[in-house]
Amino acid sequence: IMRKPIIAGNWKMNNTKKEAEALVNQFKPLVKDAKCDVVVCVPFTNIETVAAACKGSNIKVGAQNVSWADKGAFTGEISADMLKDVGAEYVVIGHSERRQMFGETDKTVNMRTQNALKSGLKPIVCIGETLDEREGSITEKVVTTQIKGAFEGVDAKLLDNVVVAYEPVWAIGTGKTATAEQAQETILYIRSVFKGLYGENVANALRIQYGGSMNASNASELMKKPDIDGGLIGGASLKAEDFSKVVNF
Ligand code: 3PY
Repeated sequence: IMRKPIIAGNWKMNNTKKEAEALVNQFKPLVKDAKCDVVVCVPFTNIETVAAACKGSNIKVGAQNVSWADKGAFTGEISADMLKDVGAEYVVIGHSERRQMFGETDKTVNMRTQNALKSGLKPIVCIGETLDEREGSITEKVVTTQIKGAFEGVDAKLLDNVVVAYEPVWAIGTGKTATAEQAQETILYIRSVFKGLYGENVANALRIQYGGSMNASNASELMKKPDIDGGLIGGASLKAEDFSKVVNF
């Protein structure tokens, strides 16, 4: 099976418009020959600027959250149509920082994912276990529950617009990376859960990224693994040279 790798930067809450534009203009020429899909998931306020700067290039733009509703009394939320309107094609949903600090649950991840897909935005759905859960040997149980929750009622036909990001929480922003073997092992398991839910063909076509302190020095080892189809890149996506090295793994 040929799955085109996808490397996505997750800028988190960093960069003003001016900084965003400067960063994108720096890495644009460095990633222009990438063999993978390249995405930058930026703060809402940067989407329009970054989309304009990336026009005509191979870089796609994403957001970091999307509402589950279309419009109305949802103070502080942003709808899928609003995101598309300013140039977003992708959206990160259920990042562990949102699960841990902003009350995101499998249920809200499911509602946001359904709404993104309905509107034609491509969700990058994040799952992953905490350190306690890994040490308690319940990683497989945890990711199974997260997948079943996030994808409840999501039609198989829509799965080719979905990217899954496996991000062990203990590897996020800690400088600790899962070993390539650990990442491959869990991602293979994740794919088997999708096989159970959607069948062999859908699961084999699904792109699953690794995320969690992936950077210029560990990207190529991770990307050599057969089930790792890309990365969701935190800190290393904020420096043009580092990000381009990951993209050109
Ligand atoms: C990290 O690399 O730390 C991330 O959280 C990417 O999303």
